[in-house]
Amino acid sequence: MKIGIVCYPTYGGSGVLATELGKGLARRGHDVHFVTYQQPVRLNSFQNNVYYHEVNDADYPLFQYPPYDTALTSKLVDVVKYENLDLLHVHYAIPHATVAYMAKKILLTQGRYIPTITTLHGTDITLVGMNQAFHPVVEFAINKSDGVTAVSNSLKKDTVSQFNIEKDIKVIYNFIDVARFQKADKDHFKKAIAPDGEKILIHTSNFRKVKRVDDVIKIFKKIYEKEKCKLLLVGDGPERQNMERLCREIGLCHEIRFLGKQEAVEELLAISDLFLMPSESESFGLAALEAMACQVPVISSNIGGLPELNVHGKTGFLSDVGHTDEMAANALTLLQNEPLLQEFKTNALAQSSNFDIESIVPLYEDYYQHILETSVYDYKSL
Ligand code: GMT
Repeated sequence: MKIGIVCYPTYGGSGVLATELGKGLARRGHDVHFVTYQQPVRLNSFQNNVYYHEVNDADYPLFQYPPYDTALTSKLVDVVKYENLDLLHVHYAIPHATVAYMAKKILLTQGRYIPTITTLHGTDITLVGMNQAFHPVVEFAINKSDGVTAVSNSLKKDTVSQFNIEKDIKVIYNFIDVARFQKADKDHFKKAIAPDGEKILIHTSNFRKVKRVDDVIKIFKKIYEKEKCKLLLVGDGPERQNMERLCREIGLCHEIRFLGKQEAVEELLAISDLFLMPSESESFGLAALEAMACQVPVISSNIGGLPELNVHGKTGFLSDVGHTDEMAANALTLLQNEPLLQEFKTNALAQSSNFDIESIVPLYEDYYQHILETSVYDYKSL
């Protein structure tokens, strides 16, 4: 198949997942064309069958907001036509589902039908999509996609309850490459960070408010009062400065390291004992899955798709959002009981194998095939 993939090219989970999906499909012999405004971060080396088309800069002094949607639509029309694509798979509904619909309409006027699939990732539904500024457009564009997938049952449920959806939504979970995310021996890192054998806690995110990084720090403080440990904060984003201030206020700067954006996050996970994800909203929790594959149990909130990934009392613990006392107590239960911690680490690894790229990419492949066979070339329905 010749597949076009549209995504956000940055460190966000949707872009990471879309890029890994494209690379996985290319390894299985498909031609994959990424169309976006910047080279996706995970598309950092040559791979056969993978192509990248950069959306041209649509800036002009008249525009207060450069019309990226228009530039992306034009690029898609071009790529579908000249690369002879079979389908378009867009990740994150806003604005990609709308852009795909527009490209489809334009191509129809040229006698070309291109089926489109939209994957819903989370905040495009749970936060941004529900905003009245976007709601009617998101609803319309989802219904005009030939196929729709969501990354968890929880996200599917949220979508159906918040929008008037006429399509069946197929749930296909997030995945990871278990060959990449595995516990490697990085003892020299561990010694540098925790020279006295302290336990290491880790949080990775884009430091948006929804991640509740302040709760991560509050949980750490409560744990630290009982058990000497270190906290690694990986990633960057709008809340970073506030979090640095919070660390200074509670006087724990010497125990908390802000590492910024990191390419090889698996090397940091490899030396960590617990992963903290107290998010307010989380459609799946790709970062937690990456941790579990590196044998790191997860202390998380019980929101969104997290209970579909993190099994309470087995791979980690789940608590209501904001219940930092309980989260800290759960963390201590593991940190102060080495055999139990080891058991949870083994369970986390076992659970992560259910989300291996090798078993999930074929699900997308089958879904593509299904959409190609069933999507109808019908002017009226468009
Ligand atoms: O987690 C983020 O804030 C990034 C966001 C994105 O769309 O880039 O991630 C969402 O998609 C990921 C991949 O499907 C999911 O694993 C994350 O749970 C989801 N984030 C939220 O729902 C907050």
